Amino acid sequence: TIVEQKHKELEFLQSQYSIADLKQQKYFQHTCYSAKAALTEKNASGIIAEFKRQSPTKGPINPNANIKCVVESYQEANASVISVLTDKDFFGAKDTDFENARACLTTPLLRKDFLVHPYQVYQSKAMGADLILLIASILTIKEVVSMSQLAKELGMEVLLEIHDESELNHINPHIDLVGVNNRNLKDFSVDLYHSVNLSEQIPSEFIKVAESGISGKDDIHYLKNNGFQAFLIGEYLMKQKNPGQACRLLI
Ligand code: IGP
Repeated sequence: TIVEQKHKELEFLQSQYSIADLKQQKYFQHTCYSAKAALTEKNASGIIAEFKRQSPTKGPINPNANIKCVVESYQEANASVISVLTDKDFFGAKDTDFENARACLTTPLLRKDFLVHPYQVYQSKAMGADLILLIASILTIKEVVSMSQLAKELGMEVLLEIHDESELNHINPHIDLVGVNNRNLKDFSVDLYHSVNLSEQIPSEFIKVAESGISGKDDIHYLKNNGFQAFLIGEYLMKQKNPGQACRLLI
């Protein structure tokens, strides 16, 4: 499974770089851009545009996309936040994707991966992430507390992803954004209506993000009218010839 794979990767990384080593890396002292600020700004588009080469469910989406071209065009299109997958085995990320994105962006950058240990929070900071994803379904309530607290200490923000009501108890005061994944991970169906129901139960101090399966302006309008302030969109943009232009047309 992905989580088992992440534990293996973690073991290897920890044998290569200590936390002290990570603290020496170039971006560790980087002052983070705030996703919260970007998403609540006047005239914010609310779009979190994702760079994703492939996925376990869809297979290849745009495997040879040029990361710099795509993320720069997302930024020019006025995306509020940019998300870059860093998982190699399941999502086909290249080793250099995240650093290439960081080097050309002044937009808040989300590290999209399956974080299972605080070490990866330090690693995310060293990579230049402004914001990390924590997935409730693979973490205990305590792990979410300790990893979100650490992220905040390091100056980053946290997006917590939930799928259903039973995960609402993973929300804690260190979280900034709460994402509802529209995709049911059991059968991979997408149901925006289910997300709207769940969003009503998220306290209003958190920015509410609708994730996955968003494929046009109508979806965004529906979600916006039902309590969501942000929209995480990957495949719909990545499968277009010009992802940046597709992003601009959504705004
Ligand atoms: C984007 P889509 O259907 O627009 O490509 O979805 C994003 O929500 C999806 O990539 C995602 C994801 C995740 C990927 C949501 N949660 C957790 C990896 C890990």
